[in-house]
Amino acid sequence: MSFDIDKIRKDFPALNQEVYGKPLVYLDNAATSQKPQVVIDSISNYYSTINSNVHRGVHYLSQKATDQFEEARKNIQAYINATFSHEVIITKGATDSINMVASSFGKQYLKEGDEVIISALEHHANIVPWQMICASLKAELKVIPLNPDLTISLDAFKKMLNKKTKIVAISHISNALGIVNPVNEIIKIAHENAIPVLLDGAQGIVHSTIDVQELDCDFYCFSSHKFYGPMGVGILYGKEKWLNQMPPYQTGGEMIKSVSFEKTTFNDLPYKFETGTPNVADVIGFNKAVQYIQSIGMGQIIKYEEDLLAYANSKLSAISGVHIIAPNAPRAGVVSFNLDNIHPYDAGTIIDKFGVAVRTGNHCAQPVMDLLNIPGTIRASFAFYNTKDEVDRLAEAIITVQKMFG
Ligand code: C6P
Repeated sequence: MSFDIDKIRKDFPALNQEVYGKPLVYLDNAATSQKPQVVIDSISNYYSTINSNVHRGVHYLSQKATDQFEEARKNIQAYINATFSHEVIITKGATDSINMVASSFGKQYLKEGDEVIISALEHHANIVPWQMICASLKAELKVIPLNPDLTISLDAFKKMLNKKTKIVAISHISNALGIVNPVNEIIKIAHENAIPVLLDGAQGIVHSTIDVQELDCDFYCFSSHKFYGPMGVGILYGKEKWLNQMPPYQTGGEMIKSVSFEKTTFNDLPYKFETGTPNVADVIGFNKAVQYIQSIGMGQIIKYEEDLLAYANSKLSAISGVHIIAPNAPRAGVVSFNLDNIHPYDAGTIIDKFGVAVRTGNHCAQPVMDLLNIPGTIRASFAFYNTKDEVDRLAEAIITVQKMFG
């Protein structure tokens, strides 16, 4: 399929509306993306035709639902190039996936005095689960500092590794600032020391092609809703060798092989990590989203988004009083900035009145804001359906805000 932006925009019904009497400019895609009609239809079709529980019934509808649910797993496996479909665990989202690894890997491999490494750029979802498991096991959470350009310091990282380091958990692409982390180098260095690496791919899956075998990461976590699919679904990819050894995260139905009051035996992968009735409709909807992205091609999407981001960078940095955060770091999908003497919350509230949706605040990455000594930023986060005209609308809104604040 050729990259026809007008046609693509028509695929997303929510884009075609006015807010405050102005055409919506949706630049809050890192918070959640809009959904193409094919995804919305697939959810409605599921409930109106094959709604049924999965893996539980021999009847026609249950088998149809199970087939489509498992087809989703297989297609996602192919999309991220996992070796086995049972390495693809269906979760509620990136946060759930990271909690699953922190809790389960932690119980199996962490003990008092061990160390877990994260970076100073992380989202709370890749800080707090590690903090909790470390606190409960008396392990230590170590944080890789940043270089002056706000990229992760690989020199510092190398020096932090030692025999006590049990896992490294890093975002692929930062959500707050859009920085693309040097994950290939991090994985290589960690593996030279026989340490596994988890990548928080909540933003990475959206703005890059993911081949988990080529990356050689041990875990890769992401959410459907940021990748044009429905909310409430996510993926944990894990290498079989780890998942097999890790204990179940939660317990209940689906994850068991047999139960008696004396003893329970656990199911095989991937079901060992999947408890209770899953969100079948939305898993099927997520598969539709992945297929939709495949039909356009991630290569074309990345190229388009790079061009759009370069335009946004030059347009916004040309406005006096706009300060882009991490202007010289490699970035994808996000321009995070502040305005001289205007609180980001005030700016965002007024920008909204121009029909332009941006996110303001710490973007669930408070430690990096504290490091920068700022209360937060104004964040424009892009999708492949955004346009240069929309960037111009953002720029006009910013200039008006500056005029209002004199
Ligand atoms: N970031 C943002 O506005 P969930 O909420 O589980 O789908 O994703 C959590 C998460 C984890 N890691 C990163 C890098 C993320 O960006 C997010 C979600 C949204 O930036 C909502 S806070």
